[in-house]
Amino acid sequence: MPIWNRDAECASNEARQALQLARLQTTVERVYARVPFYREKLDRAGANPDSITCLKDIAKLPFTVKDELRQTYPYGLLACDRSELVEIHTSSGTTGTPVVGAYTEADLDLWADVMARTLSMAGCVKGDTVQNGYGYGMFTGGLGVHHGARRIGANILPISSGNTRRQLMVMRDFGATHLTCTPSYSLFLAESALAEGIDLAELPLRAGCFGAEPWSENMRVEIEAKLGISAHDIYGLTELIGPGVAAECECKNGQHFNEDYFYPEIIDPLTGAVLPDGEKGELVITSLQREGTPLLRYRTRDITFLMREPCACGRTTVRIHRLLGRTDDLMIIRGVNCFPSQIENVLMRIEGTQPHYQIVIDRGATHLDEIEVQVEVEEAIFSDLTSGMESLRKRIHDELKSELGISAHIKLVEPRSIPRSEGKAKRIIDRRSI
Ligand code: DLL
Repeated sequence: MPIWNRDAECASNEARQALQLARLQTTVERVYARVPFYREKLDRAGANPDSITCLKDIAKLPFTVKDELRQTYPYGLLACDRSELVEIHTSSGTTGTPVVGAYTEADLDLWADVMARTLSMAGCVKGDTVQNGYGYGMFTGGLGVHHGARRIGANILPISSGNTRRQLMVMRDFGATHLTCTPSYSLFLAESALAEGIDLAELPLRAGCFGAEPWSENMRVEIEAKLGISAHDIYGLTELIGPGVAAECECKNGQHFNEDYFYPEIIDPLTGAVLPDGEKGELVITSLQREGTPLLRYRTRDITFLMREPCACGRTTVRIHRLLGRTDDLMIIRGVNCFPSQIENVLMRIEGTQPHYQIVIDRGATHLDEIEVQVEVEEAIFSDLTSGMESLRKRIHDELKSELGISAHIKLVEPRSIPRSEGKAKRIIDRRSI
């Protein structure tokens, strides 16, 4: 597989750390001089640009949290003149005021570079055809992939999200080689292709870059089998740049983190203490070269760990493990902590279930938490009204219980009855009013 930016992706530790330190110092100087919010925050923490003399000094800087991004909406964290801006993206804002990412020309250049690295990891080269099924608009998915594919010189089908029949027609007629969309939507496309009588295995589609929502290793197996492609996990968030923070190479053993532009740390979400490599915790990211909206030690709420063992692909960048959950998605059911990803993992390894499910949490008459897992089952099982359904239900119940220690009500539902999403799938419905 091609390595897009060998100098950056295969640098020696010493060279990379020297670059990171220089860029960190410039970023702290930049926000101290230009962003009153950061100047006050750093002053309060007793830190300033002179505090950074080695990479470890990053621990002297205070964390930035999502609420602060909301409080400073829309331009409060801007570290450049507004006339220098060329693009602005925001999160959807479904859970509050949106967060903003603002890009200068240099930021877009950086974005194109990291997204070219991302697509290259999925084998995309000049002359390939990228069907870009991430939403174009304020969401970063569509334009992020677009900038990277342009940089590579690939042919872009900017179809955006949704419109499933048209997606399939475009995929077939224009010979897409790469697909970019959410992992749940890729499965919906596969399911729809089957219904339309389109054999995806006969199309030139080779690989896909999937992210923007949690998915499991077992879901990868499903996607690869149903679409006949190599499926790569890609990670990013609006606050830092969008997609392009980290991505999986052909080894699919963690996502290579673009450390020359983004500095990762893992912390204990309760105490804020920095954890050693290999320990699970909350991912904290500092942007090292953003001009528009640089961030210091941003708490992502995403849970993962750092992997520093060498990777067979030759890249030397640190990797993050597939995301394990979010600090705010943690479900506490009758005192037991569990993440939706753990439930997905159990479901996906049981034959007969489909990768479409929803988790409903409620409080019953007894005021105790009750959890219902609704999962689609294969047509053949659903029409078998006798023992097949019951034994499958029992098996899911028992495996969830032994894995997570919680007893869930399992509801097997008809194929295609759980709402499909064109973007991020909604997996949890929490009806508890606490
Ligand atoms: O989802 C950016 C993106 C677009 C990433 C396209 C990948 C592909 P936001 O809408 O700001 O940005 O959501 C960011 O989505 O903090 C994670 O919780 C989650 N997320 C993103 N990628 C993954 C992934 C985009 N590969 C939030 N696995 C992040 C699990 C992911 N969760």
